Amino acid sequence: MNHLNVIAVCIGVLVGGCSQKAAEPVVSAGEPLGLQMVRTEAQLKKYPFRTLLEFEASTDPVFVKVEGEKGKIDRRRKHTGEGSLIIERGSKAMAVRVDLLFSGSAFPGRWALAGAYFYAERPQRLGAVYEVQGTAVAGVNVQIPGGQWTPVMLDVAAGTEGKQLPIGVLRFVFDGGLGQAVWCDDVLVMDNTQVVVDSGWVIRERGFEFVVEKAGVFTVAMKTPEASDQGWRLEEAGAVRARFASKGKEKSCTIYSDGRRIVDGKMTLLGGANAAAIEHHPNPGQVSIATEMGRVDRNSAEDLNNDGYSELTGAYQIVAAAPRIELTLAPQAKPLYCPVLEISGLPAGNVLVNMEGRVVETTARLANARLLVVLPGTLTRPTLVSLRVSQ
Ligand SMILES: [Ca+2]
Ligand SMILES: [Ca+2]
Repeated sequence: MNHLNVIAVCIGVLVGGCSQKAAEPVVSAGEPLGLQMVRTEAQLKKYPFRTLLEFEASTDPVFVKVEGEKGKIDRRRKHTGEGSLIIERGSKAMAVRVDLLFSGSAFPGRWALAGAYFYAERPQRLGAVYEVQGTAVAGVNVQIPGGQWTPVMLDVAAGTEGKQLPIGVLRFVFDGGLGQAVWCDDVLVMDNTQVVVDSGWVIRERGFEFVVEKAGVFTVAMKTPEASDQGWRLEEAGAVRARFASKGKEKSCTIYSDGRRIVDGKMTLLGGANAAAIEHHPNPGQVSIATEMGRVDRNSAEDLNNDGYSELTGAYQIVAAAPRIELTLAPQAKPLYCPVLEISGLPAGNVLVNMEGRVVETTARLANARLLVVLPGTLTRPTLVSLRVSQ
């Protein structure tokens, strides 16, 4: 059995029982909050990876230093194979010589994440740092739960991208020294690069970061919860819009491919987005629709004042009652810059949207079957929009 098979089998065994438990943060009172490793085995195992050390061969510990000494293999615990590396009580640090392991080749190269699985009987805080010539280019503080093997991975891509850096050392630090023994088994690198959207703009995930990019117009990087307690999860992504949610200070972020960005209801503009959008956002227009065709949804969670316009997503909320609807959008205090309609209740099929006889080109179906329609230009008077789904 080669290395890849060994770890794939072991991860598979762990998935059922452990992933749920790993989702609960375990934090001791009085200590600074450690990041929770929210990426579980189940999520990690879909990515290509390479096992660097599995602590079976007697040569493996050569690449590892615990308290400045060569590491020791222990057969009482294992994540893969027969043995693991033991880090004795009282130890303050363990270092993996990535420079030796990747000697003669590029690092990180294609790999975005580097790290290891750890086991402790009780919850254990630890720091992980990727150091190049004594300088940390990536780092994270986490707390692993007790009684289960937990991956502690570090984004080694974000801090090194585009720089010609020599290969460094992966260091795991136990502040104040370990109060218990900790085992490490399987040091690995992983490539979790995923292009989520490539359609006029690109949304990709690499390491613990999302990059939202419209070539030549804007690029935004957003950290994921593994990299920051202010990190973002991707909730929705398509050709027109992406939505992120966070448990940090800022909770909601919506980005449109035209550069409109709304964070917790406040709009800013990325790149060359039109400034009229800023005035439109707090001054939405009014949608009128015949009852037999549908209704304005004033109760969506993202609509903070129940007027049918969602402050959090910058879209008018409409529920269709038929496959063919007509509605009027009337400006109130300010002109309406490229208004976005979000329509639920439409059947599947091709959609044709007209605005006063003009075909509306920018539409997108979301994963939840809702339709987004971006009306072109700036509306200064009541405007008729008709929409038809052909099945
Ligand atoms: Ca092993
Ligand atoms: Ca509203």
